[in-house]
Amino acid sequence: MTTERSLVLVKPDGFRRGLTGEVLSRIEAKGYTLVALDVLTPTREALAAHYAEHEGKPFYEPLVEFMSSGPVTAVVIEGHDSIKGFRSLAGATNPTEAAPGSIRGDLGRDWGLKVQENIVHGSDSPKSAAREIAIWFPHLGS
Ligand code: DAT
Ligand code: MG
Repeated sequence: MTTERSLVLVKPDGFRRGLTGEVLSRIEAKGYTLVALDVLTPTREALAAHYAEHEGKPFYEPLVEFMSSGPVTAVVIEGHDSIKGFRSLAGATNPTEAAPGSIRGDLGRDWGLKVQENIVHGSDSPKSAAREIAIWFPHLGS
């Protein structure tokens, strides 16, 4: 068995709606381990690093604005294939299209805003996970 780590964020909409515990509960119920957890309001600098791949896209500024609008819970989870596994738990980016049973499908909706508020972030590859964990938890070696 190999262990793999992923960076999960419960976004400000999830925090405001009191869904942090629900998200953590689904991660634990799936069988992944919590390695690190922090509640913080992200700086624009951290978000610019985190979302560098989206710079210049129409939703980029609204995304950074939204993500810095209040507390998030940053979590490192661990388990075999946990990157893909959490993406599956999270569901599709657009909460209207996310399958029922997924976090975004069960708990999210489209609010008609410039950016989709979809409750969670999850790393999309081992390379992204290592990069993102270094941003949110600099003391954790990957
Ligand atoms: P994901 O979070 O599913 O990995 P992503 O990395 O492509 O999706 O985009 C980051 C976030 O930006 C996403 O969670 C919600 C928002 N977003 C992405 N595409 C969007 C779009 N076309 N319109 C509005 N918001 C979008
Ligand atoms: Mg992404």
